Amino acid sequence: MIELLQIGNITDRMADTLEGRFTRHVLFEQTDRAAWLAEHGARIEAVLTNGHYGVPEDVADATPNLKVVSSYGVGYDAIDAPAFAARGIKVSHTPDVLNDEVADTFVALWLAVSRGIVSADRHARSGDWENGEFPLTRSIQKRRVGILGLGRIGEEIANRVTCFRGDVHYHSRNPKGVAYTYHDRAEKLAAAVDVLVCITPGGPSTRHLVNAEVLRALGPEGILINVSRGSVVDEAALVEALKAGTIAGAGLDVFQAEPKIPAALKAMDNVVLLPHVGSATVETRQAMGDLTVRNLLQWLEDGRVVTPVPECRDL
Ligand code: A2R
Repeated sequence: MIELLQIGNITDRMADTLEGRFTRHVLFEQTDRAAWLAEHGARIEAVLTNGHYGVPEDVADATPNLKVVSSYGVGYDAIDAPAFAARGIKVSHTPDVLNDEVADTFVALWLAVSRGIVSADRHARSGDWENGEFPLTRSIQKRRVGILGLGRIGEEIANRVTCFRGDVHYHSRNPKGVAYTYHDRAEKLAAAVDVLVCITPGGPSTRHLVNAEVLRALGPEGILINVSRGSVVDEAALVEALKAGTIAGAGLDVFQAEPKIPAALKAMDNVVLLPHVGSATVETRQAMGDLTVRNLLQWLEDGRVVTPVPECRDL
């Protein structure tokens, strides 16, 4: 039977489907990795991982016979896909099945920041309401929303913005042939909108795409929402911009060194923080798990994966 290395946890449903098809080894963080990899690495032909752990360098180096990597999640910036493609290794991820969930998480953060939902809950719960009304907040109707990365998830975000009678603007490296307003630079996009939402992939090409200049362009009434990767936003610049009132508020599902969140962000009332739960519902995680396993089973059957990452499409 093919030997598979699992990095991170999987659900019982995933484990049950893999049972009898692969010999599954689990590499937990506390394992003596070097010793384990030296002993077993050469026999590993498949890796099952997720967007957080990816495939660490020591695992890639110790698995010369690796043929397939199936990752649970759409973002694969923790996997060196070009290097795997060069080795002829097929890498798959789980696009599309989480589009709606992540777009809904954007709406939740947008509403929470604009309408002060978390502070309002505190106001009601603490009894402060007995001493005075909660201040007025800002509507999410008829806003100009800038989507940084109009891909699969970005399109769903645009659909939701339209439901709130909003005006959609976007920036990506190439215009998409859609009716929304294109801006060829992130700063120009930020200057044109009330709300800026990041939904590009992570990795070197998008690192700090949202920097001090972009935040300045967004302006003192502007709101930043990040549902992509922490690396896309210069977190230090964001903290400064929030402190100085350069922008009005932020809704963040992802962070540069998650699960660690800067204390300064935790102390701010105009910020809503989530623990990277963009796709984290029972339904969507099940769909992602099913697709992760399907990629492995398809590979067993005919050597192909169902949803390869773009770098591996031609393998
Ligand atoms: O740049 P383009 O034309 O390839 O458009 C893609 C855009 N994008 C960028 N935009 C500006 N600067 C960049 N350096 C850059 N790199 C990529 O991001 C495209 O419009 C969008 C990504 O769309 P998809 O590949 O369809 O990704 P999906 O499924 O929407 O997921 C986006 C990310 C994941 O990678 C996770 O990190 C997160 O959402 O959950």
